[in-house]
Amino acid sequence: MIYKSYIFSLLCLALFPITQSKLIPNYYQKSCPKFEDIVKQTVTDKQKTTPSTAGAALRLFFSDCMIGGCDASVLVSSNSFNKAERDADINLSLSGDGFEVVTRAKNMLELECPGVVSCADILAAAARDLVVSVGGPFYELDLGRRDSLESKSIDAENKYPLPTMTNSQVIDIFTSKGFTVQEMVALAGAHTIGFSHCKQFSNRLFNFSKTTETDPKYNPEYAAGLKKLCQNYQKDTSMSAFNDVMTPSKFDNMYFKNLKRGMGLLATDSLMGEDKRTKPFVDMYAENQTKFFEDFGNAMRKLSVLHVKEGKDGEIRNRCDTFNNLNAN
Ligand code: HEM
Ligand SMILES: *[C@@H]1O[C@H](CO)[C@@H](O)[C@H](O)[C@H]1NC(C)=O
Ligand SMILES: *[C@@H]1O[C@H](CO)[C@@H](O)[C@H](O)[C@H]1NC(C)=O
Ligand SMILES: CC(=O)N[C@H]1CO[C@H](CO)[C@@H](O)[C@@H]1O
Repeated sequence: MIYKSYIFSLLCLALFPITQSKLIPNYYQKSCPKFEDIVKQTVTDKQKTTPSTAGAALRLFFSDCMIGGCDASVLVSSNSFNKAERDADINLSLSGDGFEVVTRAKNMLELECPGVVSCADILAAAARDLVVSVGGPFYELDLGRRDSLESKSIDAENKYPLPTMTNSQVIDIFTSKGFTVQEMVALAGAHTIGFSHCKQFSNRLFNFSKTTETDPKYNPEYAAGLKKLCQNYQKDTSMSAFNDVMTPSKFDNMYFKNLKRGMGLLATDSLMGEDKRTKPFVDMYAENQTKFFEDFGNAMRKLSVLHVKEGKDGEIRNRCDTFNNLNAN
């Protein structure tokens, strides 16, 4: 018997060598056939009225997947018993537009097919559709994720890349999640849209080192513009700069072109454009947007199945910001 099941497992491994999860593209075909249309319509409407939505949702999805898996844990609010993922220090800079677009889609979907669609799937599809809506590549998504049963802010530390890290530290985070360096560079191309708050790069402008106030890696005119923009950042903490100053709201390969001329906003962006492990891919994507789009789509598919929850390990939340069992943590 043991022998037989051993043979059977071997057979399964041979037949489905890369199947890590049972997600499938048409998961909601019968249970909620309007899933794709509703998500697409909701995000398109929201993006029209609030152009910051695409960047916000993409970053939110990335954070969710990197911290404990693509399971909507990032959407849960803290309560008096539990400090949730989204309230960890990094989450302070996650913009509300990403949460809001998921909530809107969830409300529509609960009317159409109550209790069927997970928040994790909504976030994955919303991020994809928003990338497309600002000019980026379409990629097929597998569906059937379930929502996490827990979310703890402590999980967020050391699993999420920060702009103060070295290129080696950033590489370690991505490779520990199974990404290649090339896939990491492709994913970082997401910084072709969206904003960063001044405090994320202010040290490069005002406080770089004992001998120089401004990071010499910055193009001088670019640095001068940023200094002006961020001059009051300590008083007005909402002050932000476009990640891609040239084509800020278009998903294209401009981020990589910027890296080559001293216009990488975050210190980690600049390092990626210099380090010999990452620079060849930066050069390649700066030259070839088609290649960037192809690799970005494939890397996003890989990101979108990190540690997904299935069966009893997850649930379909009634509300994306709360566990169904209110006594859970
Ligand atoms: C390579 C390491 C990375 C680092 C160190 C990093 C760090 C950051 C930081 C500090 C911000 C600014 C947050 C703020 O001030 O509000 C930001 C913004 C952003 N990041 Fe990254 N990130 C990295 C990779 C990625 C990846 C892989 C993605 C997606 C696939 C991504 C998507 C975004 C987006 C879309 C924004 C703009 C958010 C908005 O407009 O609200 N980042 N990132
Ligand atoms: C520069 O850094 C020091 C210590 O890290 C800090 O006290 C000071 O306020 C900073 N200055 C600016 C302009 O950010
Ligand atoms: C750009 O990348 C695409 C997709 O990989 C490839 O087919 C094409 O030949 C590349 N173009 C150039 C000029 O290298
Ligand atoms: C650690 C930290 O700064 N947490 C903050 C997260 O965001 C909420 C409000 O959005 C603040 O009240 C917390 O202090």
